[in-house]
Amino acid sequence: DYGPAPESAAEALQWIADRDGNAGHYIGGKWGPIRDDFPTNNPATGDKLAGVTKGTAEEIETAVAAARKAQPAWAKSGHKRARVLYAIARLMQKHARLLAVMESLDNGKPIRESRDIDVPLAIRHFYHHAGFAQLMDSELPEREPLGVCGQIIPWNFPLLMLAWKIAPALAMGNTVVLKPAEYTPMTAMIFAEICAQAGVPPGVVNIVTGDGDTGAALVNADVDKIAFTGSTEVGRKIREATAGSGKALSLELGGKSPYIVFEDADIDSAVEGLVDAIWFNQGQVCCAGSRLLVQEGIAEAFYAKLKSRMDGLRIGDPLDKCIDIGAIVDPAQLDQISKMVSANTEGETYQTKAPEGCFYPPTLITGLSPASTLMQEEIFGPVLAATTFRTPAEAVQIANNTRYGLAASVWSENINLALDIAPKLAAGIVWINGTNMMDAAAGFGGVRESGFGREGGWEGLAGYTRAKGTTKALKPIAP
Ligand code: TXE
Repeated sequence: DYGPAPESAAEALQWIADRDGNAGHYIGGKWGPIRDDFPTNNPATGDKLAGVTKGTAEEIETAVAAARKAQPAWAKSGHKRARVLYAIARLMQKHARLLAVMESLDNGKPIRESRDIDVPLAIRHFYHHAGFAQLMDSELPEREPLGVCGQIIPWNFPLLMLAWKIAPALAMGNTVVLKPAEYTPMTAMIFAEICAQAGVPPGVVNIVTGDGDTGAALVNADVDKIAFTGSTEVGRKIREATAGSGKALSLELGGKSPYIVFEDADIDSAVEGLVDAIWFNQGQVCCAGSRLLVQEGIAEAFYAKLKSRMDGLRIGDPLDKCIDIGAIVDPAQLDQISKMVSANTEGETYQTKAPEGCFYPPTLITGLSPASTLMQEEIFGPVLAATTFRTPAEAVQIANNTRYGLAASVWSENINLALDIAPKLAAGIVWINGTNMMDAAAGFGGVRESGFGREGGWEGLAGYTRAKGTTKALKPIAP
């Protein structure tokens, strides 16, 4: 029993108060402008956490110019970049507690998750990519950085998404302008201070806060790449806006990932896996296992076990260390979840209880037809849509019957069956007898309308470089 207790909020609130209560830009190694254009709230209480600056197109231009100016020097030495990235990782470790509490205050996620998953994994991304930074000079002489990268991230994993974007970009010699999501800019503010302390040269990391308009301005600015994680709709707009511009693009978008349980699966593990797949981070996870496909023969027994496990999930104050499920990020998101569930007329709904406020109870809806809205559309909440199948072929057919293709989980004690199914699934990542298994060394990303490009692993690094072939003739060709 270690880590932040509820009273730790005081430390984070003091951190904000010491900075005049507002979050804003970090451009060219300096703070500002910082204004109170709109609030970011603590969703668990509804209290205002800080005022947020809405970045203008001019402010984006200033940040991009700072990044452009800093880039050639930053690209020169992989050894220097490694030293700086290691320093960032160590300072994040030093401030891990503040980062975790701030993340839970701003996003509403349980402190157990921000403390044990978001923050450690974000740090791991910096350690991992620091190693590659120093290898770039010697091992990758035929690759060069892209230049200035515009990065736009969502609110579900604010610090972790920042790390996924910034660590590889910096390692490969790029400079960045990152726009955090409007609901959750706070850990990016702490990160900017960490950059200053770690010796990141001015202009190498620029943070510009704001909303969708600020994001659109960044997409249209003079950047060499846009890396985006967020909704499929905005992803489509960005694809259109960058078409023909010569800007590189990676999109990590929505999902409706299948969680397939065969009748020979280890049932207890498969039930426990679902807690992680759909109730982790209140289900606000792009690769959430939000579609349960159970083989018919075990369906009733499986649902019974699942319901009793749901009854044991504790929902409430995100800063309470015993809590499994925290607050939904914002009342607008809560409204979207409730509306989608209330509009459904199919199947049987099982729901546990949630406290008053911005909370939504763990929900299971069984007996849905594969074509129903809840089986097709991303809900982005703690709602599991379930159906049954008879044969492996039918499981594959139902699993692939969406416009998405991010992740998939397959549960069976027959490894031959699991390995036969995996390549047939339209998904960027397939987990066997597990879920949400992620690491900085493994590429993550989707197919179909879940986007393209990979983050993490070799492909993630490659996505922040371009190949450069330089060929020198041994002797001049005689005329
Ligand atoms: O996402 P947006 P929102 C899904 C989820 C959620 C819905 C809406 O279903 O309910 O999307 O969430 C910036 N040009 N996901 O509104 O709008 C925006 O400021 C450039 C799934 O938060 O996509 C933010 O920084 N940028 C997803 C970021 O894009 C723009 C995670 C993401 O916001 C922009 C989040 C524009 N025109 C939501 N408009 C996942 N699958 O991981 C907005 N932004």
